[in-house]
Amino acid sequence: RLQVLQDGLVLLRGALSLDVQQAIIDEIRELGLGPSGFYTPETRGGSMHLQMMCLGMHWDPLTNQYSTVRSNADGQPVPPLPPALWELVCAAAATASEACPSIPDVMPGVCLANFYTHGGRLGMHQDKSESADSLRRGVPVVSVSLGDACEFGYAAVRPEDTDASQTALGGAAKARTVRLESGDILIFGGPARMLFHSVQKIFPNHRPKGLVLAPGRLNLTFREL
Ligand code: MD3
Ligand code: FE
Repeated sequence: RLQVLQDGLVLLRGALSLDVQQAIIDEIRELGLGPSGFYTPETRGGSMHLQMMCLGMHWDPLTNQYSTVRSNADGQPVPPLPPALWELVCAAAATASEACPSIPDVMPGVCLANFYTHGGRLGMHQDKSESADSLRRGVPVVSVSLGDACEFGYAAVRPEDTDASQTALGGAAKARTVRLESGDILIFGGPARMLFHSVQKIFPNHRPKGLVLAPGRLNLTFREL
């Protein structure tokens, strides 16, 4: 169930049992209930089409920086990242780097939880708010998909900038899509770390039977700053 999509980009399909998926959802729900939970982030371009909650450190899309308080939400301290979650992430990254030696080890200190309702989406972007050293070494970002499936897009260059001269840049100059289902883990490390990526659409009610989660998709991305 391990697929190498390109060097540094590994998909672990069906990596999590239904019980583990539900346990993660319940843990996130517990942290996200109450006053210090999910919020809709504002960017300079307007509101994002998702709800977010950060664990470990807070990511602020207005400054593109990490902080110890929820600077663009309620100013409260950021909840800690539960150790059981980062252990699971280290294990997934180790499995991926066996298949792709270009992926270094990761000690994730931060998790961004994104919740997409059925109209939710995320435009093409790169993640480069982490430390210059982490980006240079290609320390992986690890994504865990839960709930409804989505169409995920990725490309080596911003698709509107694509031209023939750039096709040498990493094998995915043309945008590609892959469907991500509940329980899938995706690892982006080594040369895949700076890929552009997007969430194009959510497939309503495409989820494992018995999973308890509000209608929509919950994605967790784990990062080392
Ligand atoms: C590729 N989240 O939080 S996860 C994000 O499904 C983000 O919520 C999406 O993009 C989501 O920034 C996509 C997959 C992902 C996350 C981070 C990456 C892919 C990545 C960083 C570098 C390259
Ligand atoms: Fe991203």
